[in-house]
Amino acid sequence: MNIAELGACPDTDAVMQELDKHDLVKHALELDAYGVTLIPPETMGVSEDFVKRLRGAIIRACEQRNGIEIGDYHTSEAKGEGLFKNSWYLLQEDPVFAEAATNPAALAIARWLLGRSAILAGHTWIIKPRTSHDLSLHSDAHGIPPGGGHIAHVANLSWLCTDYAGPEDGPTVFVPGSHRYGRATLPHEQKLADCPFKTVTLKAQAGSLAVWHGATWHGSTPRSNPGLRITLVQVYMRMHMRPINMWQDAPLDPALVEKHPELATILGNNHLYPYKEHNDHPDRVAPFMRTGTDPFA
Ligand SMILES: O=C(O)CCC(=O)C(=O)O
Ligand SMILES: [Fe+2]
Repeated sequence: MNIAELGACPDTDAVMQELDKHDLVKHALELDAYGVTLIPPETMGVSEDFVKRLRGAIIRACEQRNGIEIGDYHTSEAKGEGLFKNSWYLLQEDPVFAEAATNPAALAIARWLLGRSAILAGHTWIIKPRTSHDLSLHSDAHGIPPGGGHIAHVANLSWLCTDYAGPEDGPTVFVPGSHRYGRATLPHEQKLADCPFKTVTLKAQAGSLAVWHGATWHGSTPRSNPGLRITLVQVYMRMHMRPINMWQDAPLDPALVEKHPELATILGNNHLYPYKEHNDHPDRVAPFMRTGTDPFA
């Protein structure tokens, strides 16, 4: 007996059948158990050509948008702000970005975490040069406070465009099972150097898709290798993670806001989202992330 074939739960059945069809059942189970999984290129149904096109499109978009030269990613000495800025809103930069976002296996695993109504909230690149900095442990489920439950509201589907062969590549690290803590990291839990939690380090070849439940704590270690680590980060969310009205599209009469100053807060005028190619308000990130640790923040 195969329950998914019985038609009692159309949405669940469809999600289960897609997992089965793409050989993703083990990965779905790992997401439930550990909050993270790594899907190899052959399961994603992508070839070396896809990875090459994706990596090339990211490099080209970065070079064109930021007026820099990257060249050969194996040996590139590029560094600085030009690698980071204007990295969002990629869908129309190259057809490969829509291909990545709608890959059938990617959608199957996104829908396991977020339901069939999942939306692509945004996608961005990471181009990581040699660096001595790490990225502190954090959750990507900003604004989901303790009490928000174990259900994933956010999922990160990151396409590795270069090999993560070892720690010298500056890979992502995870605290397995931390999605069950149901909150973001507190300040004393964030430093990787003296992390009280056991972590696992991502090790995989280019073309693999790293998938994590948005609440899974993760960060990344310094990169000592020359050249660049290149990743396409795809953030999917549940469909409720949307405002009803786009207040910012039609600014209110300043006199009204002056009369009712709380309007600026409740309409989200100081919200981090939405932004387009670049977040122009990095100072808004920390307060937003803090809302993942305190239901009254
Ligand atoms: O550099 C990394 O691998 C981690 C990036 C990250 O935190 C993210 O994509 O949410
Ligand atoms: Fe993150």
